[in-house]
Amino acid sequence: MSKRQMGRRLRLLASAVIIVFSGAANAVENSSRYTINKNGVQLQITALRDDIIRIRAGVGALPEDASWAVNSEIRNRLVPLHVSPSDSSVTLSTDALVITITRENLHILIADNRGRIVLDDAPGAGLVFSAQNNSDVSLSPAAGGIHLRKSMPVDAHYFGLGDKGGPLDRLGEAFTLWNTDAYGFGETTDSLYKSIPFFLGVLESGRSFGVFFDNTWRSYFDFGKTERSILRFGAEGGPLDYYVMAAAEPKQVVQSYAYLTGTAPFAPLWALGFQQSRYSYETEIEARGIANRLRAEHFPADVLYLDIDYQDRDRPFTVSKSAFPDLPKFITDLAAMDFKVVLITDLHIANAPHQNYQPFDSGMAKDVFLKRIDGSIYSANVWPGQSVFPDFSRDSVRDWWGGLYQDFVKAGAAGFWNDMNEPAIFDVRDKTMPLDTVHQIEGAGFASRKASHAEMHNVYGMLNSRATYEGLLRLTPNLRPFVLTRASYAGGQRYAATWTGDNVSTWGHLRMSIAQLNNLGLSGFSLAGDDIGGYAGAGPSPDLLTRWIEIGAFNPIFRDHAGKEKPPQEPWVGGSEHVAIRRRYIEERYRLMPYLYALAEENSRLGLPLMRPVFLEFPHLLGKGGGLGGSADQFMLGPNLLIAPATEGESPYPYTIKLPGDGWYDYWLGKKLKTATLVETPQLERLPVFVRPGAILPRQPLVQSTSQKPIGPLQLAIYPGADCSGQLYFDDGLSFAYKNGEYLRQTVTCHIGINGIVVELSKRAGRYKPWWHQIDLCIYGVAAAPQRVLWGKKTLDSHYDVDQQTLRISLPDIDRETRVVIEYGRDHS
Ligand code: MIG
Repeated sequence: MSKRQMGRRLRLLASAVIIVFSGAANAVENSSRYTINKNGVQLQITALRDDIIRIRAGVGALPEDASWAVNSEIRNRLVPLHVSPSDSSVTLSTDALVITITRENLHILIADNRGRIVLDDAPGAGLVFSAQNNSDVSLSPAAGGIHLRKSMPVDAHYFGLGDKGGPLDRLGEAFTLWNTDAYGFGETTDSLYKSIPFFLGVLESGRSFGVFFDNTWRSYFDFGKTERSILRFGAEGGPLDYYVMAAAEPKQVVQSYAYLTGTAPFAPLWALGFQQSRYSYETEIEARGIANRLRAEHFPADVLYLDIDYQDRDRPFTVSKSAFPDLPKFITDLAAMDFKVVLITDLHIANAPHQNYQPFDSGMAKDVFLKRIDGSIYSANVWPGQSVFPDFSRDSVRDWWGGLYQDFVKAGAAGFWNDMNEPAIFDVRDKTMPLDTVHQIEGAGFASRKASHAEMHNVYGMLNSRATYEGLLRLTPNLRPFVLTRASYAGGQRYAATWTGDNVSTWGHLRMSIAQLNNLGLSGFSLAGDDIGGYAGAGPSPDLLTRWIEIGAFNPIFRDHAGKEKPPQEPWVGGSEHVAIRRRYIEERYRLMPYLYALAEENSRLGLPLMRPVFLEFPHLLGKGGGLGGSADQFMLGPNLLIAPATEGESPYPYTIKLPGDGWYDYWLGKKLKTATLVETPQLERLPVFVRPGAILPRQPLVQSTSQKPIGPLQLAIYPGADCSGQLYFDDGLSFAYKNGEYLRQTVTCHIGINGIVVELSKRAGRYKPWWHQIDLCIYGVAAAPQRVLWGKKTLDSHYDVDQQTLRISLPDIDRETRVVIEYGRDHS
């Protein structure tokens, strides 16, 4: 499209002034795609499943049916709508939902099949297209674009939108989605690095709904901030295309969103290990020193990151010969120490003609770089100086980008880090490129067309990480890629893990990270972490770093990272007491690795987050006491562990912890708690962690890296309670062989009967041969020694500890269904 054509297109949109709904209805009925026209607005409803409705509308015609987030196979798999028209309205229903559209103003009411409202437009028309001027970047809703208004139920709470700051619950807040390099952001900084236009609404009954507004333009969500009880969302341009999901519980909505936008690929096991980074380990000698010290001081660790200073003049895909004279040898030597190396590869390519800089030369030859509206290549200042920017909206450009990784992959680099991909630009007020920079969409299910940066900005980082991920898959088809991205869009979880960007070394940031990671997990991005210890600011105090490592040990991604001017922030900094505590927490994460790994596997399959707010497991507690199921700063790792740091991290004063019910266990002490409400006096060496009654946690002997085979038994920590069970999942941790049966999946259950306790190990699925030859059962909260323990016809030894109230039993590993019966006789109580 020429500039003139583009201009015409914009004027066309601009002519779509505020619609006043009146006049005759003009309905076209169809059982799977229901379309209705009113005053030039065309509205279409489809149902992707009984519980997922898609709503699209446009002026004159429907918008292009295309998406970066939801693939066409999902968009086109429809269930029929049952249409029953009346004079004033039309009702469309699936087995689960009933949608009523008022003909007069296209007001949309979605209810469930029992008549309970799921989502209702605010009184009158819920949808407004207003005058549009795409060169106007003012965000005032009056400026143009699409605006929706919905009624807010009195008891709804709102979550999602990725890692937006502020409290966990979005109620009463408003946000702008515009990917922004937000160095040193604070609680109220908006916008941040990612744009994930999805939110989850949860009523106090637990009944839940989700809205995914699939629009990459600058958008906003306002949860009753501007207008009391009115939920507003919209965008300054682009399609009106959104999905409404309904469910009895929030977990189902999270899974519906995963159905739409996909799940994260199964990360390699090492990505769950401790990761050490800083900006920058500047030389090979320094980086080796860090790796050596982690090993010498026995901090288990898996990953060392190289930040931009390993490169020649900050040019992506180069190596500074003076700083890293032999990168492949460095990587090989680190591999021999069981370390993986992750390299940063920013997307700004140095604008360096005639210098034998291959990424620039090959990119120019293939015409991959973004252009200004006048057709010249857009160049701007970033780390390498003047730089040019690949147009990731073209399939062929993403292919080209993926190929740039060849040498680094050959050298053995295990993973890649895509930073600065908002994209961040130096020296300009807006911190990014001009909105009329021209992208050329080609492939990926879109019509080939030019698109402005205003349209592509929020999806640019996601497409960058997609190019990286897909490139790695082509280069090493049997290795599970690991990509870490800073910017992304809805669905970006299919390509990369993420972190929350340049946080600050303060207690407030440590606290904020919990809500950020919880909301990211509810927004599809569960493989997420924050910079442990904080990125910006002065160095963390030893206490703060210690607490941060303790909490980070229970986060999905666990990476210590710090900015350039900061003092050292590795776990050994600051006094032997601190060092010992930190080591213990990192070790604990490694012992729990089988639990964590099974959660990552579940996340890749179902989209359930590893780290989750308490209400996701216990929705009926939502709103009780204002703590969203507990105290506001609690979080869960999987369904079984509840982590309860102090709200005021540095406060020495006791604080109250409310557990979701009775019968929970103290994780560290293994003791069953007598009450659900506890008062904790903060102690630096103790991060309160609790275990759900009924949990079975798989644990392993300590290793210094996930590359090491654990030596010793698999441990099953059993916490008797209702629905007592646990999941085992193992595989080689690296490859896709699991897809061909090279895995081990097994369920362990525990029943308490009148005669005693029965522990059952199900038949194993998969062919993966585990590392253990023995299984140790450790049963907590046991009131007395058993009479005997039977395994088939054999009697097993058991060790009962009266003080600890624990019972330990060992059995040889066995590759079939088996059960252990712990007998107490009839008088056992
Ligand atoms: O302009 O690569 O968020 O983690 O260390 C700063 C240097 C660029 C920002 C990232 C940070 C990284 C830093 N980068």
